[in-house]
Amino acid sequence: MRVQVAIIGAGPSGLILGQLLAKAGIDAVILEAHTPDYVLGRIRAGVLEQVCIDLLDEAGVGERMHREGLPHHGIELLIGGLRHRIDLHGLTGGKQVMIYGQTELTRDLMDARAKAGLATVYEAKEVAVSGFDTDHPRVSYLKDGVRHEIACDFIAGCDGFHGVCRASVPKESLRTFERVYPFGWLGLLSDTPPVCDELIYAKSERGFALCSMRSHTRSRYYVQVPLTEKVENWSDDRFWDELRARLDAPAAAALVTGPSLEKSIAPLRSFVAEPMRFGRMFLAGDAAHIVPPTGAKGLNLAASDVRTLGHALIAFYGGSTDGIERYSERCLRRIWKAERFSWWMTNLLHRFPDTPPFEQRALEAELDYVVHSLAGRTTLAENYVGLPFED
Ligand code: FAS
Ligand code: PHB
Repeated sequence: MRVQVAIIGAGPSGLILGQLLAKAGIDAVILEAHTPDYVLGRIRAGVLEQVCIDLLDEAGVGERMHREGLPHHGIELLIGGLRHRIDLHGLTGGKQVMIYGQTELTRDLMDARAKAGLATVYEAKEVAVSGFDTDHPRVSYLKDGVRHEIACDFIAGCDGFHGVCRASVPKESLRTFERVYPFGWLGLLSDTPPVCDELIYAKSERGFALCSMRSHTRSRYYVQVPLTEKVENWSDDRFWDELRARLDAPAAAALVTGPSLEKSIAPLRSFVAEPMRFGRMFLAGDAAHIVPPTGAKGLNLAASDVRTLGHALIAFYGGSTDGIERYSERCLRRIWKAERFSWWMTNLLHRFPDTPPFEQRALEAELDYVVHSLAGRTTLAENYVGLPFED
């Protein structure tokens, strides 16, 4: 088999890239290790920046998002029992975010790809990438016991944090930066009405909590837990009691509980791999970077990476190599700003078990300054809605 671009991974990065390339008439195949249902079963992001919304429109898959997504103009910070609304819309000259679950976005992308008859190989096992330091990269994989070989012009490593592409780069060619946080987020999805019409980020004596949603009838909640916690030790009732204990009285009274549709613990990490291009292979999305979900940036960074990569590959086939030459530098400028914001929000809103008393007070004072200062609220708002592209 020969294609112009071999995409590894059918998460948001791979699927959005596939759409952009298909619309430009560029021949690509996507290889995915799991089944579509397995990919759709991973409950992850919920907040889309305008850049992501615009990209889905550009990829031709924005129709259901606009119909079912929930535009949000603000978020609430609940600190020590007091609410502080961050007026995203007013502080950013009219910008907003869209609440639309990653699962639904992925479903829309999968449906569009299948409808267009584009090549996606699910349950592709033992994917291997080679020759990306030459002009003739190759990909191989096992499907139903048969090994297949693909010759291509480029490999797009959209295979997430645990994927094969970054792992195939010689160690000496890669530099990584990492911060592992001493806690995780226990998340619960339920068919219950959201406790508030906007997201609530809560910092309480018992730890961080987040009240989010997927629709007017489906809610997504998180509580900070120690890394030693196991999800099997958390009954639904224990989760609801802990969440209620971290909310203020109006939210605790308004909280509608119900059976969990999904419950899982996600570890929190900040991670960046530099560079993101290795000859004819490019890393995009979680394959290149991870952010703690406190800033709602993971999915949005993946989208901005593949926007840059898609435009670079389209330009290459149009005769210009500028985009692929500058891919890594352009992505990393945006990535590091989102990494900083996510790290900053995580430090401000979580209780760290080992923070010395002085630093604890300094962080509390910084959060107090941010919520009571126009400049502080503005910097939070403009980072949360997504910084403008610096092409
Ligand atoms: P993904 O990991 O989504 O997709 C990579 C794909 O590659 C997967 O389908 C995988 O099966 C496949 N793959 C891996 N190795 C392969 C191989 N060797 N061969 C073939 N295929 C292979 N972001 C937010 O903004 N908000 C959140 O609340 C949030 N919560 C999260 C919770 C968890 C538990 C995790 C892990 C992430 C969360 N994220 C969140 C971040 C998440 O949304 C990612 O940013 C987003 O999925 C990135 O998309 P991709 O880069 O496509 O990577
Ligand atoms: C979610 O709805 O899953 C969500 C929303 C905002 C975040 C993280 C997760 O910062």
